[in-house]
Amino acid sequence: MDLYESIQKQDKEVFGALAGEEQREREGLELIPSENYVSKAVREAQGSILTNKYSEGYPGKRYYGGQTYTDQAETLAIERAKQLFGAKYANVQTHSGSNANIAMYMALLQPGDTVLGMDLSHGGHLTHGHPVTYITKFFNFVRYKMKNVETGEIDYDEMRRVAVETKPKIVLAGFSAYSRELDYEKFASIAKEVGAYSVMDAAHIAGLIAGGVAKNPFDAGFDIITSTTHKTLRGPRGGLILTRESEEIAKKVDKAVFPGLQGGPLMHVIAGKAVAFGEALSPKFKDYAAQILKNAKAMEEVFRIAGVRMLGGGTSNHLILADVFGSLGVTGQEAETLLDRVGITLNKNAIADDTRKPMDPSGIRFGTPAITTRGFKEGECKRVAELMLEALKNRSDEAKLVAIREEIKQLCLKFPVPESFV
Ligand code: DSN
Repeated sequence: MDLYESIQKQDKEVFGALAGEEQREREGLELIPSENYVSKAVREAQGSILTNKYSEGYPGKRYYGGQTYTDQAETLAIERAKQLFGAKYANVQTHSGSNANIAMYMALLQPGDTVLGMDLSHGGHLTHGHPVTYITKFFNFVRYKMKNVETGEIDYDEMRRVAVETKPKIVLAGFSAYSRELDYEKFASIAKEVGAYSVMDAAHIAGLIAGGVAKNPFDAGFDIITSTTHKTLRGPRGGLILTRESEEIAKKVDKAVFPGLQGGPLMHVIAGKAVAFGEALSPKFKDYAAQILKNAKAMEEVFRIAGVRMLGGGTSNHLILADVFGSLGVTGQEAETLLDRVGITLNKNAIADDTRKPMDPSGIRFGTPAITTRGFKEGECKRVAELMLEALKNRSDEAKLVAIREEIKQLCLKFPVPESFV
């Protein structure tokens, strides 16, 4: 806990929260598929002196002086992001994935324009047009869904029909709770047919794309990829917008991020992004990305043998969405709480067309990015899946739950989070 030396001396209350979280992460398993552990180098960048600096604008064109080193850090982040994804332009300033999506809409749309995106109950994200978000006051969102929730196949015919009927300006691919690969060629060709931009929200799978184990939407001609930087990409919390080819689009994106949406960029976080992108460019990252997939498959196998229904019939990426209410009679909320008690953190999640409420849905969502960072291979992942099912099936057996908690803790202590990934 060397990073917290000064906090410990100065502020015992905040130190208490940090020390508690250190212990929680050390002794428990992180299965939330959108979370990960960053390297010590990324944390050093985030805790660095660059937090002191205001840098509105972009490298070489700032509204404040003293930008020699902020320009260096941001240029490194931009160049590395471009190299990772094969993009001609990158904006690394958005504070989050949500901001990246909002800035992308602002860059490409006029108020009243239409976006065609994944139905939210079939895996889309809040920023893809959930009625509770402000963006729905300005833009019109129409939907596509899975054709078959048991295989995960998207209904591309219906997508095309809706696109022809509603003339969207953006055809949006991407998800936060979907476990199969998308057919980017179909998305791109539908977008082209109706004169829309094609955009992929790759927040969840950016690390899989960067690691070369998932298809790159740019290869199918997508215009833009938005992303977070902290999920499979294993960087600091933040956002990213990549433009494949068009300088005109890239300029609109830059203007939309600043001054359109945000003020001063978080230069310490941007330095952290540069460090993380450097790590993702190293050969070891490809092995990491490949292992994420193998580990998810190992967990899928255990759930399949146990007869637990998985949305999409299983997984082709880093996450699994399991219908625990339908298969085991335990609600998503009950499962989340119970597994938390045995040291496994995951999240309750609505399943496609869920009849239960969002705060207590039918499903759980879990994935392998963080445990793979920890060094877990297929054997450990199988065991974790078995322990999850044992806990869910024996939820009133206190002695069994205590034993599971102890096994999880020992597994975690055997696989401490590494400090460096290169
Ligand atoms: N909160 C993220 C997730 O868990 O998928 C999406 O923003």
